[in-house]
Amino acid sequence: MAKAVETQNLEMAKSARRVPQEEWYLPGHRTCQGCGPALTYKLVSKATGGDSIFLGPTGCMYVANTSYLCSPWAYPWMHTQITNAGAVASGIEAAYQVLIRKGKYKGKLPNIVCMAGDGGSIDIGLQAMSGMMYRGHDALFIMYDNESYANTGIQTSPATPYGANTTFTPPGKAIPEGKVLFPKDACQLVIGGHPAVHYVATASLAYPVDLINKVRKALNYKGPTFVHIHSPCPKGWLFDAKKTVEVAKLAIETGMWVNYEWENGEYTYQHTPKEYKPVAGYMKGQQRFAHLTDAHIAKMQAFIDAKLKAPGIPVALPVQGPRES
Ligand SMILES: Cc1ncc(C[n+]2csc(CCOP(=O)(O)OP(=O)(O)O)c2C)c(N)n1
Ligand code: SF4
Ligand SMILES: [Mg+2]
Repeated sequence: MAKAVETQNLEMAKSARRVPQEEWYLPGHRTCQGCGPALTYKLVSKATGGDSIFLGPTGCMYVANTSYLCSPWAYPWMHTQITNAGAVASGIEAAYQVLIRKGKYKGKLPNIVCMAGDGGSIDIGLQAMSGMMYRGHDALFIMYDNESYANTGIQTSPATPYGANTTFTPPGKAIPEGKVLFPKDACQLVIGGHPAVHYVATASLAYPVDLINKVRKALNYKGPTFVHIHSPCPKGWLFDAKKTVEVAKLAIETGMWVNYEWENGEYTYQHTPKEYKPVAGYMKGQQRFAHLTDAHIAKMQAFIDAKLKAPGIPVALPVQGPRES
């Protein structure tokens, strides 16, 4: 008779003191000083523990973490193409399901985690991610969001905010604000199109216990799940490397980032400030926005104000789209 496939049940951490001391993402990699995605990786690894398999599509968290015969992961890790983390995760999960059912693998189903950048999730990696979710594979897709194609020199991605100066959106006479488009909404893309997904969350490296528990909760669900993690990048956003956590916190205080969970259709919000600070304070702390005028910043404020009326839920842009002018 086929054996039932047992899955893991990860305990929620009640406080930072209850987070394991053990590390599964070790020092010795070559990410930049103050790298937000590296801190995100460390926290996600603490959340999953060792009985996990990570897939790393091409991006900073593959390239800067690996050199010849050397890697910082203390669990099985595999590089995937930037386009296909979701497909590789699907194959690994399907193989374990068969091995366990046939009694050829004695353990529980490992935590299968894609650790993809914004490009590798909602742009170049979108079709494979969507396929994994559509078919209902028991795997977690994490989008660590540094708001650019960072590894190839900070090019714009669909997660790059309006007004950012990137190597593909340099501000100049013709387009003074640099990037003219507002970002895609990653979580809404997942929620809207994938009925097999029952848990989606946003998290920030500024709130590590919340981040760890969201990753654990996502893994405890059977089936595909998605966690979108705000991960500031000092090199691409041009702020002082010691301010990574400060920048992440300010994003929440200004409404530039909202922490929430979506579970079977219900939204709950975390870390909502009593009163939001103006977005100008967040934007002025990053050189990627240094060229913007007060009118550009007002456009961003209008966008954030509209989004904050129903965080996580898509809103019509309160500003003119680029092709409408
Ligand atoms: C099909 C394909 N196109 C382009 C590239 C070049 N490339 C390598 S890493 C990278 C950036 C990835 O961006 P993201 O997924 O956001 O991760 P990040 O580097 O920001 O961590 C690009 C464009 C590639 N490896 N494969
Ligand atoms: S460019 Fe950004 S994401 Fe890449 S290693 Fe440096 S700080 Fe980290
Ligand atoms: Mg990126």
